[in-house]
Amino acid sequence: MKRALITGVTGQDGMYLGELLDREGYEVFGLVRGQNNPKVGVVQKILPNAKLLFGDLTDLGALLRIMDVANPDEVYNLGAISFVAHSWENAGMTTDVTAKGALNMLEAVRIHAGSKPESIRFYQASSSEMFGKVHEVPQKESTLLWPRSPYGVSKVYAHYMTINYRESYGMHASSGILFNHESPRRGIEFVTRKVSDGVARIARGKQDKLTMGNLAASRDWGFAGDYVRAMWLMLQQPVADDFVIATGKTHTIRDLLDVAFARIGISDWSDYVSYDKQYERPAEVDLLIGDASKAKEKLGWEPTVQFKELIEMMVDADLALQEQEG
Ligand code: NAP
Ligand code: F7E
Repeated sequence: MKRALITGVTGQDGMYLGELLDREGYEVFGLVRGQNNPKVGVVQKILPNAKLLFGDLTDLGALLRIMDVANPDEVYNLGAISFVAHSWENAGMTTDVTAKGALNMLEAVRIHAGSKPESIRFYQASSSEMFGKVHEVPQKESTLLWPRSPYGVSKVYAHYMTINYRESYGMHASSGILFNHESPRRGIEFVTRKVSDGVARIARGKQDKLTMGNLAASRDWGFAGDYVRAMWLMLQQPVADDFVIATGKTHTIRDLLDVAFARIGISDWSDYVSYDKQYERPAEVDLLIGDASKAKEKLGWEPTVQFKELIEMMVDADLALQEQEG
């Protein structure tokens, strides 16, 4: 039975990946931070077979102890401060967790693997935010990185550290450069879930308006369930490498509002959406669209869920949630 350690198991991707690895017959270990993490109950319900280990990405000693307990064949480093807007106000902490946390995890893997650095396969959760002010359309593995936020800068550090550990120590360390991926498990702070939740509340008469920021930004949105499959496929390859994972289609926040409101029968949403400057960012990433042809060719990976279906799935899930809550 293969053993896998997931950092960020309480996050959106951690839960989908845990389910996939469980189906594939792995013994799953998940890193959980904090002394009384409120998401433990949810994870235990979704991943009843997973063993939860407590520690923090900023604490190398704890990570070394966790590596001893889990003794994994594969490590998926998904833990991060992942909300871009939050990263300007918490640049130091974002650097400690999202950048240096990845270095700590690489070190823990290197030290645990001892004389066989290639024996533990490592996945780093890189991000399309690294492309930032894009220098090429669509963005691929070789596109120049030009991050636009402390989050993006931290992900660039972690990305190059992963490549450096592969080249310096011969580790089987891969980076997935994942474009935005969403699901009903997406955190409420991110725009797709904020909209699906808000639209469901408006439909149920619990909220009058949605207050939004920049509606012109464009994102390449896919389904998280598809994207964790790509992570796993990367670690099944004989040679470690870096891959862009994306749908190849881009939509604006306005398109997102169109689909979400249409799902509840509203075609003109202008009366239901207002603007607040507080949701604008000090520097915006205007356009993201990925070219995942390398992943298609080498991993056989392709997305199965398109934008409209994804947003409708999220609105339906939030409508059901609102129904349950009464
Ligand atoms: P998420 O839902 O925000 O999950 C982040 C996870 O990191 C949570 O489990 C969180 O724990 C954990 N974490 C935060 N600080 C930590 C610390 N100090 N020590 C240990 N764990 C810590 O993010 P996601 O959407 O699943 O994304 C997974 C990874 O992919 C992240 O690294 C993200 O940056 C990256 N990524 C995401 C996307 C996307 O569109 N979703 C795209 C590209 C890359 P708590 O639950 O306790 O907060
Ligand atoms: O913003 C605009 C906002 O917060 C998307 C993370 O998973 O994907 C995610 O980062 C866009 C931005 O995601 C609101 O200005 C307008 O242009 O959903 P988001 P993100 O910043 O793209 C990448 C790939 C990651 O790696 C990250 O971890 O939507 N926007 N109005 C808004 N965004 C939010 N959150 N709230 C608004 O009211």
